[in-house]
Amino acid sequence: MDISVFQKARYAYQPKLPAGLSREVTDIALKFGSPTESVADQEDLKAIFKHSYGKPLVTFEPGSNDKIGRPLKAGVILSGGQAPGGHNVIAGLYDGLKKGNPGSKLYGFLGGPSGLIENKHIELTDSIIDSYRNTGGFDIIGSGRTKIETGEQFASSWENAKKLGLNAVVIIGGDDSNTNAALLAEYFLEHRSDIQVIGCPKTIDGDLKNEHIEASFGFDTAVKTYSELIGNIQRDANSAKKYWHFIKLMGRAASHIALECALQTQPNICLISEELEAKHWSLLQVVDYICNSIVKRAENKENFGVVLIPEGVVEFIPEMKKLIQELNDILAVHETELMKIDSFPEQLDFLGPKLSAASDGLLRHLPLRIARELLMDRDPHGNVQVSLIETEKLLMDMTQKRLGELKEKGVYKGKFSALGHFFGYEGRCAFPSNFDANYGYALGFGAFILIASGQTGYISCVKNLVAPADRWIPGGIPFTMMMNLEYRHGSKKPVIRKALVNLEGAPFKTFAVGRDAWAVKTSFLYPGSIQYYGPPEVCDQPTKTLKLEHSQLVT
Ligand code: FBP
Repeated sequence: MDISVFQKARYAYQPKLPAGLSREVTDIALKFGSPTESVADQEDLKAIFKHSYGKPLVTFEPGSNDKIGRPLKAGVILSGGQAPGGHNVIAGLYDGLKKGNPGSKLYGFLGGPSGLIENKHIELTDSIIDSYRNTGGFDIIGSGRTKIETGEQFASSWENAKKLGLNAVVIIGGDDSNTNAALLAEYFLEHRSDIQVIGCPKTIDGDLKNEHIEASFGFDTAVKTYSELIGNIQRDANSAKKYWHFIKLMGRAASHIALECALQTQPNICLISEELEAKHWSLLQVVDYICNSIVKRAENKENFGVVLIPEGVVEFIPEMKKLIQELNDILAVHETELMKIDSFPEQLDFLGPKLSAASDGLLRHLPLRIARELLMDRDPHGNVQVSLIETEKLLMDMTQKRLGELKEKGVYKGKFSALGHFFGYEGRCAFPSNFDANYGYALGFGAFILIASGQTGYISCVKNLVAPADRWIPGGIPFTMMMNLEYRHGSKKPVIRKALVNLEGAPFKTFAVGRDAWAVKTSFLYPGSIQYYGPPEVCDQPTKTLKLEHSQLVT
């Protein structure tokens, strides 16, 4: 097989393990804390997770662990969107299993959770693992968004795991996938099966984090890749001085990616969805905010600039949020009927009486393209597929129109020429940064320790991530500790609580200090590409978000 020179060099990279995982595996003991509670809805969750609710936090300590050397069989699933570092989670898990006992086996379920439901798997071997070490992508076994939710799906997952003689299933996924992992762990316990389930926190979106999970793997590489691209565009804009670039950035609901990229690149404008919601801004207010910068820069003869737009922004502008929620509820019940209607105006007439008057009016006034996009399929977890909604184009069109009005009033005298971009898939499969390569590997290795020590219902976690990797602190967090109830598909469901941007947090506050100046004066930063080799201050830096959120942990 042909491989690039760089890929070959990356195979040789040895991820740095935290000291807590570097000793002999039989000398890694588990230390349990006190029982835990969920973040909300405790009584409801206790009833749903009768057998797995309230487990204690786990840390790894020096000590003897006589369970660890048993031969084990584990299955691994990559679930949801790709995130750099996923191959290293699998490599860490594999290396742990083999270190524990060379006779242990690791199976990879193909194409996401459906691989477990349909019993599609491969046995992972040294040569397979070695050809994916430190590489991006999820192509080692593929990924998918199928949710294990029906009684038959749970039963066939159990059946297939039993057929393979599995001791454990490891699910590498985001908040929804780890919620699914929690339900699977509970199902096995309820059926008196000793098959264990362990999760690993994955998502470029950065929204699977809390007091115990400092970051999901993949965020670091994705934001650094997008920041490089934004910096390149800023340099182009500053050279040609003729375009406004409207850049939508992946990240689903939360604006963590956009915020980190803004801290890295200092664009003229970066919208933060959570702030727009808090301020109850309408779509027109957002457009006026953008126009304000464009008008001021035009006065300085700077008819160019960069606007960053989080992909989920439409779900946070209160009027749009209400419309989307109403559409979600209607689609949960009437989707099949709606899809049978061919013409879009007739679809609007079908929806009209079911929507509130305000939402009906808004849907009819949106550009046709956007209105259609709002009706597209939800993902299997009930989420609007915001990556498919062309928000950057909506804002470009509305900005152009508003600038026309301002020109007529004599307020705006510049030239406006806009280009739209969407950065998402460009960053999800990049070679993992050293941070993500180390972090993914440590999460996988930690998952092995949890499995070998007989635990289930935990997500593998690594703390103190702003310190050098050898000082990271691995352990396990019970799934139920991160859960609450939320509306999905029109009814309340247990889910791991998503972390949105905290407007009181240091990353947002730092951004807020700089942004008014950036909006008018060109203050672009050019972060350049991810560096894999060289001094630690260039290659091993975590994101600004992580540093700002956890600076107290730097030792
Ligand atoms: P996960 O939450 O599964 O990690 O998804 C990340 C993500 O990249 C989002 O940022 C984006 O909205 C979505 O996946 C796109 O989904 P798809 O890959 O199905 O197009």
